[in-house]
Amino acid sequence: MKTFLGLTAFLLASASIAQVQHNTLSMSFVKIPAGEFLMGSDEKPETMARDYPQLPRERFELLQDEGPVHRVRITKAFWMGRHEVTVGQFRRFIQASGYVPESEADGTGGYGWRADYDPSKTRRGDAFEGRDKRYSWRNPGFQQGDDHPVVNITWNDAQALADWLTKTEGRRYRLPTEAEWEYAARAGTRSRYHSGDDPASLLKAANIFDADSARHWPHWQAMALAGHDGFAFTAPVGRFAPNAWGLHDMHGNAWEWVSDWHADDYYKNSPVDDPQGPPDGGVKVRRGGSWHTWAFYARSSYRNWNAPDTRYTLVGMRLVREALPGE
Ligand SMILES: [Ca+2]
Ligand SMILES: [Ca+2]
Repeated sequence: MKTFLGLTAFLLASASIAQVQHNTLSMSFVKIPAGEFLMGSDEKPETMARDYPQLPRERFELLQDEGPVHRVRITKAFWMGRHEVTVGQFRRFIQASGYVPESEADGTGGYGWRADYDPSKTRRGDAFEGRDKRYSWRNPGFQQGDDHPVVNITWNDAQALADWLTKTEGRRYRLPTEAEWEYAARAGTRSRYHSGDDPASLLKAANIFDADSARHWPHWQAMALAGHDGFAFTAPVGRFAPNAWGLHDMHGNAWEWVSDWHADDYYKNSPVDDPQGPPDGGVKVRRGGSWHTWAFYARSSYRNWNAPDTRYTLVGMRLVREALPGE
């Protein structure tokens, strides 16, 4: 009896540590508490050059938009997708809503991987083939199961999914703000990754550009994380260790669109409470790096961006479900 009570107490305690909700598309959401954190990075180019010796020095001079480090307060708890949105979940959305993703609606397609495609023979020299009608969220050129993160979706497509869920479930869904994303990714840490400062710590925590991916892009061999994370392309969501708040794949697998417009100098003027990004702009921020991203660009503070109609083999999404009062 004593053992039984002990087990019950343990289970109750575990449930209160990670509160989880599920929705109609079988997405799970983890409760992220309100709180404060330091956003951004002020690492010196010298320490970066020491720890990422394979990258050219000028790469470290181009990170002004990660600073200054500034205090941010997230004033309301929210529910964050525990995983990236998957191919299967996106398909159910398409089937139920009739929504036509931009890559199909505008007839120009997406990007994709092809074993015999040679970037050096193309005008742009892009690592992937496209845009091409053969490619879309349905087909990025490599094999994906229904439990892999959906890619080749635009910011507008991500918005459409959030709006549809809001309408059909009567709960408000949206993309995370950039501040919410970094707050959730850090989960209390100040290090480069939630797994520590050492890029090698990502082997257990993230699907990024490793020795397996480098087999397909041999000219980038030097940039690959030493070792094998087990996936040359996307991995099923949730295969890697979560951060302290129970979120998986915040580093790697698919880049994640956030709601903010990007501006290089935004952190200088960011409000402390619930920053929403600049009021307008031309490009939307994406965060976290992907299966094809070098460790340096998968850091918690790293910011990248694209036009809202961009679709790419590396870019996907994760949703926020807003908390009800008292939840
Ligand atoms: Ca990998
Ligand atoms: Ca990710």
